[in-house]
Amino acid sequence: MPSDSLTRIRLRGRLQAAAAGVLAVLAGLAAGHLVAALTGPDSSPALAVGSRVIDLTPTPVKEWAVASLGTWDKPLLIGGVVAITLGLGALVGLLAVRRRLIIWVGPLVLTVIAAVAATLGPAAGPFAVVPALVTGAVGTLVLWWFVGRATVRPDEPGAPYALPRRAFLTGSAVVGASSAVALVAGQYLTTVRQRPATVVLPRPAETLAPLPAGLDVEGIAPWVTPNQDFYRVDTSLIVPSVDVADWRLSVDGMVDRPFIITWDELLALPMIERDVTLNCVSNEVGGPYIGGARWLGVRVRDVLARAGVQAGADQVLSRSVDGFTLSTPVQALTDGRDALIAIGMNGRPLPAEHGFPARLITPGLYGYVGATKWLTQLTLTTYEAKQAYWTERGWAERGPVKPSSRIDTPRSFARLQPGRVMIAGEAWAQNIGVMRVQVRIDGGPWQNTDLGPDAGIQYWRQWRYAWAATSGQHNLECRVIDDSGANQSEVRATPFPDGSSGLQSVVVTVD
Ligand SMILES: Nc1nc2c(c(=O)[nH]1)N[C@H]1C(S)=C(S)[C@@H](COP(=O)(O)O)O[C@H]1N2
Ligand SMILES: [Mo]
Repeated sequence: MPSDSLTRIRLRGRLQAAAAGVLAVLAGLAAGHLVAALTGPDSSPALAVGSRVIDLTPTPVKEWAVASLGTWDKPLLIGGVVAITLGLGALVGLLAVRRRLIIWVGPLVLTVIAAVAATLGPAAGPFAVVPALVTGAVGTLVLWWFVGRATVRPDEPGAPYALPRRAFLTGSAVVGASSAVALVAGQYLTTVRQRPATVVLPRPAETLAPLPAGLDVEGIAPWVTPNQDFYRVDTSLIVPSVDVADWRLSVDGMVDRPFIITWDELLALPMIERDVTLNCVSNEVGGPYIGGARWLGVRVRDVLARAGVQAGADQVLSRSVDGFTLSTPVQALTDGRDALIAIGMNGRPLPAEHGFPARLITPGLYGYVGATKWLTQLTLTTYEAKQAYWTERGWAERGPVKPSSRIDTPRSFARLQPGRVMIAGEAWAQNIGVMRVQVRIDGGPWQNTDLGPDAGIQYWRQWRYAWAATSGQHNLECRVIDDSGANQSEVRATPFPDGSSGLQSVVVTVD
């Protein structure tokens, strides 16, 4: 055989091997994803590995990801995990040409990683490893078909060998197409299983009057945030899907009468409505991770009273069905602020993304210490005995919301016409109340703004100010003055560890 064609066969063999490795990973992940749709979506290998990466990521990196990538952080993470695995697949394929053992060892190593990741999942059941095993088996099979057979040449051991082009292309097409089908089917099944069952909300024992319309200013955020626009922050790569028939709420720990209630028992308790603004501690001054909604739910105080909180308990460690934990001061859950086990949001059952079927809402505390989604357990304990997910990662143990304010319009770097310009936004001082909101232009005197309607001290307040804009570049700032008379802090602080502070400043150019 002429040596240049030997070289060509060798090269083709290598390319085929690398491609086979990629196909093996693709087919394996797709098969695992399909099986995971049945055994539990978070055991899908790429998602399980991604979730463990989230758990292990140092806090500053996580904070950076939330701040700079927003809700893209999760798709990018999953994409990254898949891309790296595909790369490893190509490597395994190449190595397998030289050492046949790699056909078995390569997929085995990846399978073990995926299986461990799935088992460590907080909600992992006995079948959590099944998708990883299926992934490994399918991957090995594909690799063996392309490379295992190709490296065997009984007539001339050791000679370079590649599959005939037609066999390779047919094989790739079959594997590629079946992977696509498995992936789409898996994704479809997962979404179908995640759709919250239609539940009918009970009538509240106490109804609130409908809120008046908010301020009508172009560019201001709606006063009541529509559910589909409400910000979402959580550690779940897959939105937990909960069947209310299986759902239970356990109240236990340092209580006299621990109990477990079902969904129907929860619905039978007296429900109230409250207008509450929810803030994420990761929100920068002026940032988007805040929203206001009317929540329907049961007072946590009533539920805790039924269990009988023992003296000495100062923390409620709440747990989500996905294993996430969050700690809230007993005091904030039992004082007059009416913390809720909420089941309704703006007149609808909670959307899956926002905690269906039940979540905590603690007015005046950042979400990470008061707003457990997919709630399933309240354990009375002490701060000394137990730490929650974010406190273990260095965030402040208690997280009262810092009074703050935001300019929605005009936007930074807007170009405006001289004359009357409406400056408008929101302000909040939860648990205290908003007394005044002021703006200042170019560091001048603080001027009072007009406030929008009032929905109580736990809800944000809109404001607006008619500014006579003159040509040039201008710096607009706002601040809230709370009902205790305190001004919004001008001290700049990053979100970590207990929430951002400082003044938002918007620079605009007037022609
Ligand atoms: N189960 C669970 N609940 C959670 C979280 C989470 O990661 N998992 N994140 C908390 C944080 S940090 C915030 S700010 C709020 C956000 O609630 P939302 O997504 O409905 O806006 O949920 C809280 N509840
Ligand atoms: Mo948050």
